[in-house]
Amino acid sequence: TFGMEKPQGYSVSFHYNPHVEYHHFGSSHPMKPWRLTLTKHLVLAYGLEFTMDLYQPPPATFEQLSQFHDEGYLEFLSKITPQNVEHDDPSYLAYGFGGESNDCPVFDGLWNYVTLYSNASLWAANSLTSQQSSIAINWSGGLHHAKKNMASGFCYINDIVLAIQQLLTRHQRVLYIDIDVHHGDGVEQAFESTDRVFTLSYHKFGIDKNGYPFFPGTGNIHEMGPNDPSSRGKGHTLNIPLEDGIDDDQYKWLFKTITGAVVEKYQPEAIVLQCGADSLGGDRLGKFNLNIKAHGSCVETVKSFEKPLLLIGGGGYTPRNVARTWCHETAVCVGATLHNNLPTHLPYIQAFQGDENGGGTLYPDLHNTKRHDNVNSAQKLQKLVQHALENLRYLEG
Ligand code: ZL4
Ligand code: CA
Ligand code: ZN
Repeated sequence: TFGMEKPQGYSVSFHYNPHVEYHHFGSSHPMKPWRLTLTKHLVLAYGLEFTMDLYQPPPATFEQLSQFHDEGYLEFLSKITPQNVEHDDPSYLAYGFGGESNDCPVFDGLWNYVTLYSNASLWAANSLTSQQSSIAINWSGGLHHAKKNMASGFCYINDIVLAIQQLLTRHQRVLYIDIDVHHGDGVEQAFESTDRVFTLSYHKFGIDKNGYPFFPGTGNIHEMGPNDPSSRGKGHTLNIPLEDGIDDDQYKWLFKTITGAVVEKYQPEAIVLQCGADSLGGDRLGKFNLNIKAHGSCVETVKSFEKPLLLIGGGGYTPRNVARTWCHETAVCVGATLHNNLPTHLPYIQAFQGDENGGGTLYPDLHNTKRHDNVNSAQKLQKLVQHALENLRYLEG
């Protein structure tokens, strides 16, 4: 042969069904599937599709989703449409719809949308367990708030839980890391009683000036799994609560120090990294001040552990910056360096002219856009790291 085979286990696979783009949560809802359209066009314009195996997964089946979710909930979700919703149906509220929030609206094609992003995560996990790839990517997934019988925080099906269940068929210990600005509560809860999954979430935590907790209101440093000392899950959860305005150097230091310690102690056989891009500066919902390359350095750090790696999307509410970040992180996976000037043939290039300086570039400075004052003092972060490392002592049994 002519060296045509790929060296086993060194390829990156990209799992995406563009039909997710046709779905809309409603015109003023912050979650925009359009960010996935922009991500796709950036990835293509930089030619990254030639460096990966591309897959277009069909919708997941009811049965696949029932590996985690209750059938009653799935039946409700599969049948509900904007035409047939009954707002006073008690199960409508119980399953997380309606209420004064409108976080989880019922929109046209909802079932199609959730089954498409879910199977992309399942296929990505499968390409790792079958050793077709060493890194698998699904930017349309990462919906970490969904519970087994409830929609929550823009999330209806928890594709991450389903993907981790798939990884557990081959791997003894899976590490889940979540850099979305929100706490990864759904994934944490799903695996709270097992020691085969360790969940680590970095997020904003705290109460605003009107007395409202930042969503979902959980994830303090003391929350580290079930209190029952006989539970196998005890100590297999680590939460890193952060304040507004954290900057690049602080976050990179924190991420490297804590994630490195977890990997060393827990010795995972596979890693799932949820890359929610609402932790960037200038996000419509987030409160952090991260730049794209600082966010991407988390991917570099995790890649350096050389474990089978599943990368998934998540939040991200300033679509042009979500697309920039996930394109950059795709490049990190394949080991490519991208030019800061956006390719001139990029479709929708006008979408990349925003309020930050650096329109027409891949790496604008986001640090000063809608800036949140940094109230994370060096001293508080030191204490947090100390606390986190203390929490890891539970792993010694
Ligand atoms: C919106 O403009 O904090 C939903 C949600 C819909 C359209 C018009 C309806 C107006 C901001 C958010 C009513 C809006 C009421 N529309 C929003 C406690 C809340 C009750 C609902 O990144 N109101 C609930 C969820 C969070 C709450 C964050 C993050 C997902 C993820 C992974 C989920 N919910 C207060 C808010 C709007 C809306 C504008 C909104 N919702 C902002 N933050 C929330 O972690 C994907
Ligand atoms: Ca998080
Ligand atoms: Zn989020």
